[in-house]
Amino acid sequence: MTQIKNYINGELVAPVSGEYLDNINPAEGKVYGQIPDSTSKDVEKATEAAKAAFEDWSNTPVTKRARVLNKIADLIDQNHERLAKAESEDNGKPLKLAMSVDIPRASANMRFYATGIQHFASESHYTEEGAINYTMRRPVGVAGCISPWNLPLYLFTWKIAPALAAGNTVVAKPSEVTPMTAFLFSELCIEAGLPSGVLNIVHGLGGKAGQAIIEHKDIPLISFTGGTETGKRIAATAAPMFKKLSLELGGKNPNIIFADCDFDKALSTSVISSFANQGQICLCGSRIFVEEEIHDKFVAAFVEKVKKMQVGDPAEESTRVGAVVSKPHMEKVLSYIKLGKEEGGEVLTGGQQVKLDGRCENGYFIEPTVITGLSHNCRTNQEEIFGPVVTIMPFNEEEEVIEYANSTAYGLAATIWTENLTKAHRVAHSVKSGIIWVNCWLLRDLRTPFGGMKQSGVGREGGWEALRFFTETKNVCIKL
Ligand code: TXE
Repeated sequence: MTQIKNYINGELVAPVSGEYLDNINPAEGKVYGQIPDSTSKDVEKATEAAKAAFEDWSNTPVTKRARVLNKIADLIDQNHERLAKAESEDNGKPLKLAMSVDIPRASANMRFYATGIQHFASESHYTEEGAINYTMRRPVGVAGCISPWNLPLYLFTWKIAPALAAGNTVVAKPSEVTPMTAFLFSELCIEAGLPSGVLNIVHGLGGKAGQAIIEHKDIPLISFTGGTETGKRIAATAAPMFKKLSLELGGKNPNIIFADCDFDKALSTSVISSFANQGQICLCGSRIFVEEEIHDKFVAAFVEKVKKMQVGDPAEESTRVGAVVSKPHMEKVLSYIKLGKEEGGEVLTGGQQVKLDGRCENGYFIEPTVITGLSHNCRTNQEEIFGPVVTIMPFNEEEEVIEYANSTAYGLAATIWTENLTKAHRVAHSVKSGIIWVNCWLLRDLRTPFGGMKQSGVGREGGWEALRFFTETKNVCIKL
């Protein structure tokens, strides 16, 4: 039974209350560890440590800040397999996915901002009336970083890397559902010599430890990734405090497949964009729209591939679909499959919980599921399911599919498959999403602005966007 600790002021410490929460391994459906049930008292300790460390860290030369961030990245790489195993065990995702995506991206995040900060510059403006302006972009103070359970270390480092690189200190709270790799990360920070108090990790419940971070008067900016409903609650708390907010929320992403697409590429990539990470990626294409002319051919070929996807023990090489992250989440996803049928949908494949044997007999597994026959505006096609479930619908006209694509409250990502470049540009400009992929999916350049519109969030992460978020801007005008 691994009992993890908070990371406060450079030390691994128990929660003030001495209280812990169970941590469950979703593939086995059983408790395998405990995490601190932190309260506002732990957040207060962490914030005091972060405040005390801010003066030195914010005045540390960027090359020195970069060196320690790169050292942490090196340690992530040296602990690649250990971290991937921990991630797979904590989240239920296939080990192969954690090895190839989650952990490499965590060290890439650290390196990207360790180098990026050394090239981060600001502007100067000469005014004809004889003045010179220069723009200051300085660290803000203590940044609150709250991350979700779907890509735990990947999204945790995606926030704290720019926050630290920019010279802020951090109070972070990973999801209580998947705390393990953030804990292992804190051990690596100690090993790397990150100065005490620069990063503080407080484990615990969102409504308790998380809320205490949002409410804390000495944490002037919040970077959050999670559900839209939680994002609303966080905004309601933070807005009256005039906190700077970055909200990366849910999505219900359209995957638009025109008849003039590269059929084999659209098919094989759509299987991945539908079910990667058990469909628990905010960028997954959960609503597939296929032009009438190739609709039946696509559905048949897609279902045939999905039926072959191995649902199994995340530790096994052959597994393509692992466990979903928790029992409540499994029940939520199964309830949406039931809703899909009630709304008139036909389940072409999947739809059931998978009962495995052996160590995973009590795990939370769901078959990859394909539902057709639904209208674009039913609840199943409007609400984020965030599991291995997609719907497929036909369309005839471009205007029609753009209306369908834009018909939800979300606007995070979209994928378009066509070999007609003019059409690709036209449709990309019409779809209301912050991130558009054409003839690819999840092809990521970390310099690009990342985030959504409508109820998918506020602000952007990535590249200079993140460094501008994590700095305060001031213009100084000097009369010549
Ligand atoms: O996320 P929550 P959950 C979507 C997905 C999922 C839904 C809910 O649809 O089913 O969100 O997932 C912390 N103050 N996404 O419940 O609740 C919480 O402890 C401060 C999409 O896991 O949003 C955790 O650390 N913090 C998303 C983090 O917020 C609070 C990825 C996310 O938890 C808090 C994950 C509060 N009041 C879920 N309440 C994406 N965009 O990738 C909770 N938290």
